[in-house]
Amino acid sequence: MTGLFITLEGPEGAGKSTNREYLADRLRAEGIDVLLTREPGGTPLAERIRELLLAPSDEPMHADTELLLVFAARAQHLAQVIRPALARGAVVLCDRFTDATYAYQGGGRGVSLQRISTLEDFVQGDLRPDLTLVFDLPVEVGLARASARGRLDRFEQEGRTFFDAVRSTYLKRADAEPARYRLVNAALPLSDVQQSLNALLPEILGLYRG
Ligand code: T5A
Repeated sequence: MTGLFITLEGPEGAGKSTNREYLADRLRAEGIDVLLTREPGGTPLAERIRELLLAPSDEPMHADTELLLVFAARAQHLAQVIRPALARGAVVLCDRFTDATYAYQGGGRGVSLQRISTLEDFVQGDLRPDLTLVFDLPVEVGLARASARGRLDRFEQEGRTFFDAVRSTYLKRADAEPARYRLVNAALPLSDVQQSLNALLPEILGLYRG
């Protein structure tokens, strides 16, 4: 039995966390086993790596260090949580995955895509998300939402150029592989975003039930 691997992506403050709960409720109402998780993180050890990645620090983190930490957390998360859940037939809803690495480390930091792709193959083998929902919104709207919560993490302290590159990387990837990506207009009021998710539900159920 194999489940369905769905990832939620997008720039800062796009509403992924808010909407993954909504989507999970809708799927559970269909009697489906849903696992909600996030990256970086998802296991106790991977959450410790997350703390290293997000905490502002006086010592600048080298881009390669950041890249390797992201994939170290992912290796743990895949082994402990994602692969077992897929093997038991669950729908895995993961808040960020390797598309975030392409967007933040690739687009934002300028790490070569080849290097990311090599680590992706090494850590994931041939596992890729079945479906990726990209919550897209103007950078300034997302940052305003994220900063309304108070203290900014290490990524949220980056400048406009960084976030423009993050957003455009997501859009380019979605454009290049339309079979896997669905764009959600995350700038709309929450009720409208949730209507978009409702519209995607038949497709998700179809993918799951084959
Ligand atoms: N990262 C991650 C990498 O660099 N490489 C990687 O490989 C991976 C996996 C994770 C950071 O790690 C980086 C990227 C990130 O910077 P995080 O805290 O998980 O850090 O960051 P985000 O995923 O961006 O989490 P956020 O909480 O900032 O954004 P969400 O989850 O998209 O947004 P959410 O749901 O928390 O909503 C934010 C606020 O907006 C409101 C919500 O109520 C909330 O207050 N909101 C809306 N308001 C109006 N209208 C709507 N439609 C709204 N939707 C939500």
